[in-house]
Amino acid sequence: MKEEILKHLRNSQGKDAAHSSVYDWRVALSLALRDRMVDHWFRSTRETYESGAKRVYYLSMEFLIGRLVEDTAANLGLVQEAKTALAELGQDYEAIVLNEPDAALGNGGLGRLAACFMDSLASLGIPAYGYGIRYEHGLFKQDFVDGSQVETAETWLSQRNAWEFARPEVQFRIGFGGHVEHHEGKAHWHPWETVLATAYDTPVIGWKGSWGNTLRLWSAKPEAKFDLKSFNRGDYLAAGRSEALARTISRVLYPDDTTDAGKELRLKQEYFFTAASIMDLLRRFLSDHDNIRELPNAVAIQLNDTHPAIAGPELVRLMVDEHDVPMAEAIGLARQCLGYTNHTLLPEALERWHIGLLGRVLPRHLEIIRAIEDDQQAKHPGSPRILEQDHVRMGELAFIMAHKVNGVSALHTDLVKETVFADLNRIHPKRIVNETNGITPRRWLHTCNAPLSELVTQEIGEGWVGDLEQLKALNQKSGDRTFLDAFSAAKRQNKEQLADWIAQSCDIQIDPAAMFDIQIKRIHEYKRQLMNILETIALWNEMHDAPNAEWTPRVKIFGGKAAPGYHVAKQIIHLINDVARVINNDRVTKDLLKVVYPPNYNVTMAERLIPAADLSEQISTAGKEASGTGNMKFALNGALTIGTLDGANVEIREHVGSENFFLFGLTAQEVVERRHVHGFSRAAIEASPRLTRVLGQIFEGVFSPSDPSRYHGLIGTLYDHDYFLVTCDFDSYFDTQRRVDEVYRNPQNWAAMALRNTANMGWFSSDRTIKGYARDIWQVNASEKVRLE
Ligand code: 26Y
Repeated sequence: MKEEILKHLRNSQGKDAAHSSVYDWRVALSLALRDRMVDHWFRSTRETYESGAKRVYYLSMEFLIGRLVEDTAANLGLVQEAKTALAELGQDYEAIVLNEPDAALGNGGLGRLAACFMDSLASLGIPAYGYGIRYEHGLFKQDFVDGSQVETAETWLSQRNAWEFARPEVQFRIGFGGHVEHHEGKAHWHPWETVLATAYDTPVIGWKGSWGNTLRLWSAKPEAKFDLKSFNRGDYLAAGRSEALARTISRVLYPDDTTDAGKELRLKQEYFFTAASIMDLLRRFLSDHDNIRELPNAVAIQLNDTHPAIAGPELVRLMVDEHDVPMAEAIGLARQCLGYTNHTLLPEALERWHIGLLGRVLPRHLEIIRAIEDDQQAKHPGSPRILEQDHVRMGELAFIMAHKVNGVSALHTDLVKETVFADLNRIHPKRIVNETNGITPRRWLHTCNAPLSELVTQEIGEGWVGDLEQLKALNQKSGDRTFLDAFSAAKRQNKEQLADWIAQSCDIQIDPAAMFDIQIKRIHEYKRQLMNILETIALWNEMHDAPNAEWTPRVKIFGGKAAPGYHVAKQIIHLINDVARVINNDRVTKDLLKVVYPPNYNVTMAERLIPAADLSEQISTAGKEASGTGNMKFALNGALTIGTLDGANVEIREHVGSENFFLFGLTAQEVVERRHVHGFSRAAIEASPRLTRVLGQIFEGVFSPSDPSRYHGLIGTLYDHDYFLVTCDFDSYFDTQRRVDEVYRNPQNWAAMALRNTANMGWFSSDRTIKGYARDIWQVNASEKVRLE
């Protein structure tokens, strides 16, 4: 390993050890690790090719992968070797790990799920490709200026990306616009504009190096050659224009996970990566098959939400226009290949495109969508429409073009059946299935939490990393004082590390003995960070009034970004920062309560925070969080959850036991009913003196003295249009928090409850989720040679 690192330092970075920076060492280490991936990768590709096994194609606009050095080293079993080699070279492994940029090619849950799935697909030996976009700029960097979120561009590619292999020879021409001609029953699309999609491959190696798959990300390049004529005339801008235009397509990740962005560029991004992926998989298929009708036996294509839903029409287009398959048959064949995962019920996040826009950008696809609509109406008269008024509804398109549609938790799947797709579910009663989300135990316990991970391995061996249900054996230890002490000591160690980091990065001193209460996720009204900060103020009031009463010291930690155009979410961020400033400067409560909000939450920060959490906040309005996956990461790492009956919280509670979960709040059903009660929020506020006081303080400017009216709008909304029922759940949330305080005061008992969480979270491994997809949706098998259990 030492030799390999030095070789790359010299031959790949062009440096000698004496003149190398941490960056050089990091790239050299990454390349040395990548070298070790290649054999596994080739072997897997060869085996798939020889066996002719069915391949899975996971199409996703987002892959939120984070850093790769540690995970790669761990999966290859090379952590110790790498550490030793670097130590002998006088280098600090930790510093090198920290030097890697966090690849944030995603917004949140959906993108992180795709990354966990890639790890599980490889660990299970399922031949698979992830397909997405190689964004030049990932999710924006978040700073706070006077408490407000400010966004700047993120630049992960300004450094060498050591993990990828550029594949300039893999190129597809992607067309946009133009017109369609019909001759003798055949359609000819003449695009007005074309760009090239070129591939970059990142190998993904599973646990123990068992198997290697590929994450193939597409980058947009100009089709036209550089305009030398203009350049020589001195018109430098014109010379680069077509190039700039083409590159725009893979330039930035849309930072919005709330609303249908409705932008032409986003539609082009979606078609760009979907078309390139479909062309690529067809090319691979046709290289060893000559009958396109065999396609469903050879490929399973999974659509991660509707963002790649144009895959259906694109596949039909290629079959009809280029392989002479009749339209109805092509639709049926495409359907057998496609699966669609729904991740949201929020009406504003369901994609719809104006027919005018879609017809302008993708004229042939609009014709095909009309053909799909006709086919559906002919077979199922009265079926819900894809084309409605002047819009194309991508959810309906994806549903109709998929042979299986899945929700991401049991509750969410039920709601998908009862609400958005109720009518389609009646027509196709077997199409909707549930695949509850999961998380990879490699990153989310083994790598991110060394103290706990080592303790568990000492106790039950290392098998749990590849078979997380083995954690169940820890249940026997919940009465063992020595083990519980060791379990608590691991948590304590993580909390001390986090306290050091917070002291350094936020200049706030926190006590590792206090309860660490953490809410990290995108900022959204439905996730109710607002309710959390209101409860924080109420607690502070009571602590301040009676500082000598019996309190459980707490540190409230927040993390998360708001979409740049989401005004209310940005106000909530501002409020949390305003409240933090006031509370953290109160001499009276200084040993009782602190509020911390480190800027720029990302995967790396999650890896620091989650292992150090005592309490996990999963407090969304019931019926709104499709699943959640952060909830799983916390519980696995031995935090207790305070949560509503929403998304996967329901199943987490069933697995860890209701006595080890702090439940509060209205149910999904009650939420719907309550909204019909006239003046429900005003009534809830008036019934709660505690909440009335808090809202009054914010309204009067206690937390924003320089701008007392800053939150008038926010508070007004709570009185009159509290759609997410913050006011209705407030009291029950506050009371449950006091129950949490009480339980925390008995450390032995708390540790036993926390252990029950860790021990019973095995089912939430993404390995289990992927086995479900493989069995219910893809009909694929794991490689014969890989068996994790
Ligand atoms: C249409 C576009 C603006 C858009 C872009 C991103 C719409 C939605 C999204 C992202 C959605 C998302 O991340 N959903 C989350 O998916 C997780 C994985 O299934 C769930 O755990 C989580 O509850 C859900 O909010």
